[in-house]
Amino acid sequence: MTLGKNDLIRMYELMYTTRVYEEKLYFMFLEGILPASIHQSHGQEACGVGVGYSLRKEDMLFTSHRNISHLLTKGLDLKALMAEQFFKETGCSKGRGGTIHINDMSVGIPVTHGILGAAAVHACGAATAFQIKKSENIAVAVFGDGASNEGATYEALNWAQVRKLPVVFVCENNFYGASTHVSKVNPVEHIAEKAKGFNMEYYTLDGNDVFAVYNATKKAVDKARAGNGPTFLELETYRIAGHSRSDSNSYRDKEESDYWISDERDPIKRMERHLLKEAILTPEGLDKKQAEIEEKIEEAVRFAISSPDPSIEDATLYNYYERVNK
Ligand SMILES: Cc1ncc(C[n+]2csc(CCOP(=O)(O)OP(=O)(O)O)c2C)c(N)n1
Ligand SMILES: [Mg+2]
Repeated sequence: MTLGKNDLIRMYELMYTTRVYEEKLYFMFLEGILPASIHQSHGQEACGVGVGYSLRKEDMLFTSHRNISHLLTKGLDLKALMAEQFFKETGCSKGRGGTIHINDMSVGIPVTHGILGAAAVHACGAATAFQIKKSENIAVAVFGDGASNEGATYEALNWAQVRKLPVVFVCENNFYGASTHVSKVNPVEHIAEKAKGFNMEYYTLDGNDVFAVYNATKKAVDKARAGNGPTFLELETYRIAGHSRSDSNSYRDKEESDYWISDERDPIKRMERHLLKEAILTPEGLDKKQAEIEEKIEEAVRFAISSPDPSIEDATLYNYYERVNK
């Protein structure tokens, strides 16, 4: 699909929504309003939007803790996501999961997971089912550089290539697994090179360029859908905030962070420049769009806070399929 003007505006909206959403969470966390910690993806928004935009609703997306841009782009409802953040009954996982355990099968999100390595094996499971059923759908696993070194991830890569499964592996390399720099735990320059060992097609690309991410993912998705097997994509990006809110962020040098924080590298600023340069939006149009998005986030927060908690009597519901359907 060639991206039209409306697609570019939508991609911008999704990236900007992710940033404002997470900043709002950050302030609510500091105020003690939010009931759990958060994992901001500040600086990585182009990855989730570029990947999510290349998928159909029926395709299945498996991601983990740094997940807001992926989820919103796949079609998850903003209010239901915010309500889940507050463990409310109106949340997409009925308040039983919180932000790390997101579920909405109507938009192809079976589960997100905090266990590193889970995304790749779950995606293989879904892709195996799609292959057996001769379905057109495909599965995508998104995981970090840290998760890429889990044994389960290697097992998934191996199986996917042996069976030529309809799956795409996307490694968001933000250069740190918590406080550990990638160079300390990888014997190769680019993580994607490891896919060579599985005889799998692989690419390393600029994860802060939403068009590069979209184009590469779309190609890999089309290949998987056509029955030509998996691809490994490494998206180079940077986590500007700490790992979670308990992170003092003291392990990085300033020169490195300054480079990535710069307007030149920032994925959202890059997209803004593009929209203005191509006259897709005027400066006033951009301001208006931003204000609309900020108001939508406020509305989602009001919805979440005013929603009911799950009742104590129902606390054990939704753990098992038969209980949901009783
Ligand atoms: C199997 C497993 N081991 C350890 C952890 C603890 N843990 C949570 S996030 C994280 C770092 C993840 O780094 P990465 O995969 O690069 O993702 P990022 O946080 O950078 O997005 C660790 C070690 C975990 N959740 N699961
Ligand atoms: Mg990482």
